Amino acid sequence: MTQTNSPIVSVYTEWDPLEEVIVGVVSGGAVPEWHVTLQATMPEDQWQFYQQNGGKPFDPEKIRLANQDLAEFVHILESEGVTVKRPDEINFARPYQTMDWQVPSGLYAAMPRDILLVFGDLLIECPLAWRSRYYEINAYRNLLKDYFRRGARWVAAPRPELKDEFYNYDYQEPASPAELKYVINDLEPTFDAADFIRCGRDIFCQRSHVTNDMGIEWLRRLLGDTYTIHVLEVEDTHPMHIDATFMPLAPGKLLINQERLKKLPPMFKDWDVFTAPRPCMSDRHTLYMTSKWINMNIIMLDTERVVVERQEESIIQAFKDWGFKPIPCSFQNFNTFGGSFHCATLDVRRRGELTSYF
Ligand code: DAV
Repeated sequence: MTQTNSPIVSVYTEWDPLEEVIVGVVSGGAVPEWHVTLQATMPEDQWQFYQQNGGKPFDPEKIRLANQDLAEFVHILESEGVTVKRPDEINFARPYQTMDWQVPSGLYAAMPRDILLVFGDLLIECPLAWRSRYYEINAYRNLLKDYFRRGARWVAAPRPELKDEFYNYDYQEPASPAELKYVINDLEPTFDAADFIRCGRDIFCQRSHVTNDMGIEWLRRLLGDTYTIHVLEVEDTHPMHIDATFMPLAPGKLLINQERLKKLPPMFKDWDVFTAPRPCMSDRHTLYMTSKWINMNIIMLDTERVVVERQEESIIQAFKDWGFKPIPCSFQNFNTFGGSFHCATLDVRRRGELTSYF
């Protein structure tokens, strides 16, 4: 096994200078089977599409357009000096089963942010709550083995069973965030990596329709005393992934979604807290599994450079006003698949040390 002195995998924050990143792929993606977990997180105007198309590949034209966006994004990252890796393109439009259930297809490998968590040199495979994502990690196996060979540490969370009793099949849309009941329970640990955000020794997360208390506690015990996990109080009727709600930009600088985050922990009292402006995206644009607030789902290349959707003029101007250097990139066709730049990436190496910012 070859090991180098400088770590090949090393991430402590969302803002240290980015050296290497994984960017997802949409090719091979399939429409997941309709399920109560989709009902809880999917914009209602998309329900019918999912109810009718479960198990089929996504529209090739939508995939072609999203691939154009991804190509522009990869080009920008490489031009800015970042090494880009991609998961394997695998065909998710295939049925599979466990001893307890079966599905007609998987989903995609478009969102590496959801499936892997990196703390320092440790890669963690996450226990995802959706049956359609059970084998998604296979698209990353070659990358994981390569990082392991070059010295990274690699673990997987306990693989969840995802039996029927794990889900609340009586799930009802809440009238307000206070009435929210999650679509999963605490029978076994599950979490999506995108419900966690790193600020050095402090980690911020939310409970959501995919991340439960047992999942957060599993991660807390794995990480031990080196890190402190803080659970944020978020007001969201469809919580899934914290990165369109809470986004640290640099030491002392935080971007928030004011509609969802009304209470911040007192530890942020000396930070500049910026409020994301309303998104510019048209209501007519198809969005699966996400709201338009992905205008704030950005990726920091360092404490100044930030990749932003080209048509989101309100947040581009805001970033300039706040003293950042926005880099516009077309990404609306990718956005359709349920996320933006933060979702579509996994930071593998950022140049920085483990420290406390509070
Ligand atoms: O509307 O908060 C966040 C990103 C989904 N992967 C939302 C979606």
